[in-house]
Amino acid sequence: MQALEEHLRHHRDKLFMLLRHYASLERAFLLQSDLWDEYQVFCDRAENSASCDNAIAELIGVAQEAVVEHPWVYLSVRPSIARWSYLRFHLEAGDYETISGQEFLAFKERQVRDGAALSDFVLEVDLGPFNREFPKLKESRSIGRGVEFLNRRLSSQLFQELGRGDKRLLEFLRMHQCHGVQLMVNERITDVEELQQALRRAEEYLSGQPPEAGWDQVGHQLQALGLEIGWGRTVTRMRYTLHLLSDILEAPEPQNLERFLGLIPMIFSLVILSPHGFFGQANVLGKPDTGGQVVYILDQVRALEHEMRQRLQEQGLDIEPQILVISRLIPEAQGTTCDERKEHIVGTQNAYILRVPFRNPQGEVIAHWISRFEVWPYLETFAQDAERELLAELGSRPDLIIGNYSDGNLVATLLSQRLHVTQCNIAHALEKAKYLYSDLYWHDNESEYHFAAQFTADLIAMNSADFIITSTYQEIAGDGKSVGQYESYGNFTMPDLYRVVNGINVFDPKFNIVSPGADVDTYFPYHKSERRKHDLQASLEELICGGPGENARGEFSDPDKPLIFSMARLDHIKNITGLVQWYAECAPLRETANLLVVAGHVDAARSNDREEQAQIARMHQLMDEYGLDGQVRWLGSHLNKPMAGELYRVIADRRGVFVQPALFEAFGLTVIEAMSSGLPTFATRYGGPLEIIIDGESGFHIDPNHGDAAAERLLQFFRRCGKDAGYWEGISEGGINRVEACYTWRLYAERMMTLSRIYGFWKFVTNLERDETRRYLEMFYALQYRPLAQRVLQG
Ligand code: UDP
Ligand code: LCN
Repeated sequence: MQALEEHLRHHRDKLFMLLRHYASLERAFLLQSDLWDEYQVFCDRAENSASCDNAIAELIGVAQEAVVEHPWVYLSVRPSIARWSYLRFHLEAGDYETISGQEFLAFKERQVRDGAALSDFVLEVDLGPFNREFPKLKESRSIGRGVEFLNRRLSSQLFQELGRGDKRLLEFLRMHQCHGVQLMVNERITDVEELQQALRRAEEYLSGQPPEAGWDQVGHQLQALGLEIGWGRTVTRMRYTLHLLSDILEAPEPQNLERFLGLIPMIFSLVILSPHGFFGQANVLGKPDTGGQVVYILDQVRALEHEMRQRLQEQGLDIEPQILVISRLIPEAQGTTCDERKEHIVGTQNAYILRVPFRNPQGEVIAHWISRFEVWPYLETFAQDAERELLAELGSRPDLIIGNYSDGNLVATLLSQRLHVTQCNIAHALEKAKYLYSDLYWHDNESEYHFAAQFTADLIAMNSADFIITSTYQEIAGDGKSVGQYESYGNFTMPDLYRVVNGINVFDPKFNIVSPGADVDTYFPYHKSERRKHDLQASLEELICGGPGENARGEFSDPDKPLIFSMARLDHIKNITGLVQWYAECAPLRETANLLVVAGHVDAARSNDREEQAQIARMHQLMDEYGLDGQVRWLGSHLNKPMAGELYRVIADRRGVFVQPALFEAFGLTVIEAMSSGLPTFATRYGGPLEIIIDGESGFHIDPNHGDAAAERLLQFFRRCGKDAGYWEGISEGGINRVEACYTWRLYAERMMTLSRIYGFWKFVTNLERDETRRYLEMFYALQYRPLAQRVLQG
């Protein structure tokens, strides 16, 4: 910040020249890209050349937004990741000053209201004061590694400063039970000294027992000392766990504490919430609102069940873990199983989808599908019904509740608070970042999107969660240039509703990056011939090289060319039409490669989504306008998982590439699927793919706003492959290795289980419940969220 102020002082005159140029545009709002583009326009004019130098460029490079109302220009500046400052400049007086975030937002509000006076009172939502005392990360590079920080900070505080940590640890150990069976420590041990003594005696006793002996052989003796089952399957493991605990009681170290918590039986059952349908195992992709979230959850469940079972086994407990995915029951199921109450999840032993219907205020079941933007009025009743059903299914409360997307996270909040269970949130996509000015002009979008209810739900859920996992760093805090998805909730306004001055703090240790993976049984490298699905290859050949039909348009006139492949929902944001246009406009690329697109429907009549219909029309328009039918093949069908998996590999056989051209992609499962199949991948630099791919090593970044450059990059790649025999293989291997190292469900499940234990522990032994915040959020829920949710019903 200091550097910024110095910069301003030294280059004040030049900056004012530029600001006057901005003001001359007569636009109230200028975004980062506008500020930069207009800076270039300004510099291109000979008379301004003296005002354009590195110093000014640097300054404009960190500006995020300008709000202009002559003679004022207000600027929001982000000099580094997650650090903000706000300034205002008086163009006539040539003066400037630093202002608060509130003042900046108030000025924005004025513009939306055409300068009309604000009402005397504006509701400000400010969670800052509640968190003042709470430890927070200091360095932006540590963001997303909350658990490490928490362990370091709290373990020293708890055991050293407060000196009562060991007592709380004993209480924590005594608390563990499963199906009425006491675990770890029984009532014979009443204080820490007795615990230490029991540990010493148990170690002594076990040192004389066969290392492979189990609880059946040694349990009786240990029970007499006050210890119960749960320390380990074998004597070796029991000794290790006992030893770790003795060490912690002697001198607590954060790593030992993390290791110890990872070993004790805490998680037997969990509930995953994904209320808006269609949630099913077949025929759901392509249904409105159904995409990667469903794929993610089903893979997550399989990985978590495996990890839970393995840990329980190692702990010496023959208990089968239980997982319930709770979603909406939709009586009008449209050929899916979404009208079934309970469905076993394939590939698991004891995981189920449990479906609970939405009910209207009269208690009647809602039969039809409801868009994810309109689910708000149903969620409270859904949470109450779900609570009853899950308790009946599990026989007790779950050990962890995981929410998904805004609706699932809100229901997770309601349930976690009622049941006193650790809450984990997963966003998948925060809509606020996807739609420009969705907050400022919320009113205009209200009839279609109901963002006011959604953002209110988001604020409540993210501040209630015990921990939040994200797929990437950028999801939390962006990068040097762009704002993180969570970061965007820090400071924003919805005029005439409320103004948020401290909505969420991305330095909060609740944030942890835990990236998903690609299912290794489906997405594996093309060169693993023995695992390939040879039986699918004929139908895939037909899919690629066939002619036009009900679900296909285009037929390759030269099918031997390498393929550029893309697969996504046909949403505006996925920008498939953008990719078709870049390809269409790059003649040498059209000469070099064919384009295969799997997206949406070819026949608009099959779609019941307005946005998708518009994209379908645009696809046909592009195909006609540029005469693409011999070079582009568009498949309007949804491939099941085995077909999709094998298709990536068939395209790799043909030395093709995968392109993910989205305007913004929160994470991008297709990107890691393609990479793990060995398909060189070109993906958007806006969102998760920027972090997934190391440019030039494991794939390439493209900028969807510069399609010509993206097409050129593809062309250069193919040309280089023509000259350099190993180039394609090098990038292909780079992608495979990157996914194997960083994006696997095995890593995910291990991390997730560790996090849930550690946050559960800290929640128990400290005041992580943050009662003050909870009460404030309850009020916010009752006074803001509920009326907003009701408004959805009024249209
Ligand atoms: N998918 C599929 N068949 C299709 C289209 C998509 O199996 O015809 C899968 C794709 O493989 C990926 C998911 O749907 O697993 C899409 O997830 P992604 O994160 O890429 O995007 P989202 O749709 O969630 O925005
Ligand atoms: C939603 C999205 O938009 C994708 O970017 C993610 O990959 C998917 O969910 C799974 O988290």
